[in-house]
Amino acid sequence: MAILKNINFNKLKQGLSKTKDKLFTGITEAISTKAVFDEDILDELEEILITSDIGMDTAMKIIHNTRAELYYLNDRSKEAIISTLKNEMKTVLLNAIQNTDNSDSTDISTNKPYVILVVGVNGAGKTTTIGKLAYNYKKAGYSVLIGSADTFRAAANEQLDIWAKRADVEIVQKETGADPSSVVYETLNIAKSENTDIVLIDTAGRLHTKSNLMKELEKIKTVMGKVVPHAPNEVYLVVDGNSGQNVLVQAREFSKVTELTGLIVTKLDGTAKGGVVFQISAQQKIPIKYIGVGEKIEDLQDFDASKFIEALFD
Ligand SMILES: Nc1nc2c(ncn2[C@@H]2O[C@H](COP(=O)(O)OP(=O)(O)O)[C@@H](O)[C@H]2O)c(=O)[nH]1
Ligand SMILES: [Mg+2]
Repeated sequence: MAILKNINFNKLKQGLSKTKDKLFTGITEAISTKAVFDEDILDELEEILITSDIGMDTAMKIIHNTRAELYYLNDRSKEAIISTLKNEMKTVLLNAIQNTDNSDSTDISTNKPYVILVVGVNGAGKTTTIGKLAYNYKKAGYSVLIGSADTFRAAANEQLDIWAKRADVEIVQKETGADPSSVVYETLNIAKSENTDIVLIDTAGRLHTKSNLMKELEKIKTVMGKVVPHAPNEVYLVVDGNSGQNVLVQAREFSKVTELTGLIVTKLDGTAKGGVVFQISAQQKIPIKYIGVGEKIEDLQDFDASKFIEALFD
């Protein structure tokens, strides 16, 4: 479901500036300082891709294809190298499963309440992202209810409350230590009786290695299904863009407990390692739906492969 259509190119560019500095500047410098095109340049480019967290396999594939294409073109100019590399990188993103589902608003009107469960490890950006999503859905004209199923941390309620106020949506909370499933139960019942369009469920950060927490997630899902048979409609895994390879581990482990319908990659603004988006796209069956490019409420954007590449090479 990509109902946001929320892409501000300048903000995207600004948000990706650290990765852009590393990638694009590194690439142009590597090419400019060489008098002739040779294998050394390609090695250097591959190194830059790898240190931007694009991942070894994906970087090698991109360079392999770039080399082949340059030989085919028989053009070794700096411009040709950059544009070929850019195209090969774009191909990686475009070949990934993208969010091509345009029937979003139909989904929401026929699946009321449309229930979105947000999961991930501690500090990934779940609560912040829920605030941003709530804000965007509300702005798009939907009624939104947030359920605070992170009953683990004492400060969790307060943090989510602040976001709910910012987004101007209602929230259901219980005391710290309450059963998260009971919050979910109550939230969905209220949403049903109030005919709410969208429910967002925040959860406690859980390590995939902690089996009791993963069990809790299964219970949350079971309870959801009892109140609203079609729920959850979406399960979004929120991952920190700084976590590199670990993103793939998290996606794999969470997938074992629940089917994930989308990834949200946060904190791309704080890292030069935004190349992880390529690695995820190349190796994941789960589409990237949204990206976080800042801490503010407007800083969540739809993930668009073409725009993403343009922002890096602009
Ligand atoms: N710079 C930046 N910070 C973010 C982004 N998303 C979340 N954060 C920060 O990451 C920290 C943890 O976020 P939080 O939502 O509490 O994570 P949670 O534990 O998964 O709920 C907070 O300080 C957020 O402000 C983002 O897209 N960019
Ligand atoms: Mg949280």
